Amino acid sequence: MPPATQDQPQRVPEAGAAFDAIIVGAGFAGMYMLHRLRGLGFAARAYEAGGGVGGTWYWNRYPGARCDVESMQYSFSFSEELDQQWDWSEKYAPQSEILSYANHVADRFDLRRHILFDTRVTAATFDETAKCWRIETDRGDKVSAKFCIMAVGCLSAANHVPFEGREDFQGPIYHTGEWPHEGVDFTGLRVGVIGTGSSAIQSIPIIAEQASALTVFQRTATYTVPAWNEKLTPEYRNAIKADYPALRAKARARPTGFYFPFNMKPALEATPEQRTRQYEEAWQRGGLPFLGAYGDLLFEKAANDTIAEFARDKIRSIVRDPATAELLCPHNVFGCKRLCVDTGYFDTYNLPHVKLVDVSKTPIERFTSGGIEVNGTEYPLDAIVCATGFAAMTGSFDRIAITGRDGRTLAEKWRGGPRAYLGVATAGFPNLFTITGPGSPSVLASMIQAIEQHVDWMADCMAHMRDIGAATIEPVEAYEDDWVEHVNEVSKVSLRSTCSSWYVGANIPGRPRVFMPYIGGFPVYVQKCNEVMTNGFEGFVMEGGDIGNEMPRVRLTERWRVPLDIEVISPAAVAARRVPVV
Ligand code: N01
Repeated sequence: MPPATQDQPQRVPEAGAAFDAIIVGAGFAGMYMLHRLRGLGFAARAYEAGGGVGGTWYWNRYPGARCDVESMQYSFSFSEELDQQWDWSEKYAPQSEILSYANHVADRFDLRRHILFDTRVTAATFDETAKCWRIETDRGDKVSAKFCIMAVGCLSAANHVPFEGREDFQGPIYHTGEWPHEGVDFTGLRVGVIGTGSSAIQSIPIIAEQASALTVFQRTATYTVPAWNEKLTPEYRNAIKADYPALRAKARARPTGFYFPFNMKPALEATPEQRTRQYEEAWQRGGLPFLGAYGDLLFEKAANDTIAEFARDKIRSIVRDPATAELLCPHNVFGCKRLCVDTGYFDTYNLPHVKLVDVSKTPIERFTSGGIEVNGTEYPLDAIVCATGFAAMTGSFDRIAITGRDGRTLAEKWRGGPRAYLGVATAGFPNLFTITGPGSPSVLASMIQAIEQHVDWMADCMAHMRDIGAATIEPVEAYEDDWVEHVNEVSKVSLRSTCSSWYVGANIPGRPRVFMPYIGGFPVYVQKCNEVMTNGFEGFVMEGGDIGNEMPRVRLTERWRVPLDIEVISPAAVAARRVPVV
C-alpha cells in the first residue's frame, strides 16, 4: 500500500483503469492539457509527483525565485476571463505568486479531481496488440490509456553533482530546484553556494542578507542584467487589460513568444558612442530585452563583443574590489548561456562577509565534514546550497522507463541525443506526445506560450484521430530525421550554439553535445506546425480508421495563426539562406 503523505492520504493502488489519455505532470503543461482534453470530452488523468500543481514553481522555492519574463505575459492566454480576473502585483512575479496563480487556475477550471498528487509515473510501455500505453506509478498503480502525454518540464530533473565526500559534510545540503517547503533560515550561518546560473544569481543576494558569511564557488562567470523589478500599478495593469489580446498577438509574432521593444539595426553599423548610448538605455530598461538592443548580437561575434564589453564594464563599475570584479567578468559570448536577470547580484560582492572562490581551473576537490575543499584550502561552512541546475530537456524523460515498439526504450533511442519530429513526438513511440519536447522552441520561448501552442496542436490532433477513428499516430522516421537535422543546422547560425551550456547538454558530464531546443523562432515554428496539420499531419503516419483525405478539423490551433513579424530577425529566416527551408 502506498505511504500516506501530508497532502494525500494512503490509498489503494489503482489497477486496470483505462483512460483516453494519461498526462505525466501537473505543471502548467499538464494542467492545460487536462483542461483541453476534458473540454473535448476525453477521459484524462494526470499524475503529479509533487503534492500540488505548479511544476517548476512548486519545486523551486529558493530565496529570490521569480520569473524573468514579465508577469503580464508569463501567464495563460487561452481565457480572456482569466486574463481579466488575475492581478499580478509585480513586474516580475515571485515564485509564491506564480504558484498561487497555478492553484487559482486549478480551482477555477476544476482540475484537481482528475489529478493524482504525490504519485510519480515510473514506467510507460506501449502495448502493440492493444495499441495503448500501460502506465505504472511509484504508488503501485497500473492503468492504461490510448495516449500518453509527457508534461514533464524542461528543467525539472535536478543536477545532483556527485561531489566527493558529500556524505561527510555535517550540515544540510540543499538544491535550489528541490527547496524545502518550510523555507530555510540562514541567519548567522556560514553558507556556501555552488554555481552562478539564474538560480544562484537570484538567491545569492537574499542569502547574503541572512548569512554571517557567504562563499560563492564560481566555475563560469555569468552575464546578468538588472531586473529593475517594481510594483505594478492598477493603471499599468488596466492599460494592458484594455486590449490583452493585442499584446498576446504581438507576443506570438516574436521569436521569443513574448513582446519587448527590439531594435533591428546591426550593432556594427553604429558608432561606438551610439552603441554605448543604446546599451545604456537598454540596461536601464533591464531584463532579457537587453539582448534586443541590436539585431545582430547573437549572429555576429564582433557585434556580440561590443555588448559583452559593455556588460563587463558595468561589473567593473559596480564591484569595488578589482580582483573580484575581474573574476566576475565573463569572457564567453554574451547571451550564449541563458542570460540571467538579477536584483543586486554584483553589489552583493561589495559586502565584507561575501567571498568569491574561482573553481574554474581548480575544481571543488571534496566536501569535508566542515566545509568545501578547493586547491588544498578548506572553506568552513554550516550549510551548502547547490545551485547546480538541471539535466535539461531530457532529464525528466530519463527518470521514466519509456518503452515503445519492439521493446525499444526511449533512453536507447535518445542515447546519441534526443530525436523528435517538431519536438512533439518521436518515431517508434506511437501516441506519445512530448509537450515542449526537444526540437521545439520550448526554453527559448516564453514557456507558457510554448506550452499552450503545443497543447492546442496535440489536442486538435487527438480530436482528429477520434473523428476518423484512427488508432495510432507516430512520426515517419525520415521526416523526423530531416527535422532533427534542421534544428541542428539552424542552431549553428546562432552564436548560442558555441558555448558549453545546458542548451547543448554540456553541463552534465557524458551527455551528448546536441543543441536541444529549436532556435528558429517561435512564429516560424508555429507556422510549420500549422502547415503539418493542415496538410493532413504531414510527416506522421496514422493507423486504423478512415484515414482518407479528410481535412483535419482545426479546433484550437487556429488561434496560433499570426502574421510573422518580419521586422524581427528570426534565426530560421537567417538560416533559410544557408540551409534548405523546411
Ligand atoms: O542552473 P544553471 P540554474 N562545480 O545550469 C554550476 C531557468 N531558471 O538552476 O556554468 C562547480 O544555469 C554551473 O557552472 P558552469 C533558466 O532557464 C529560470 O541556475 O557549468 N560549479 C552553473 O554556474 C536557467 O538557465 C529562472 O561552469 C558547477 C550552475 O552550477 C535554468 O533554469 C530562475 C558544477 C548551474 O547553473 C537553469 O538555471 C532560475 C560543479 N561540478 C532558473 N556543476 C527564472 O528567473 C554545475 N555548476 C525564470
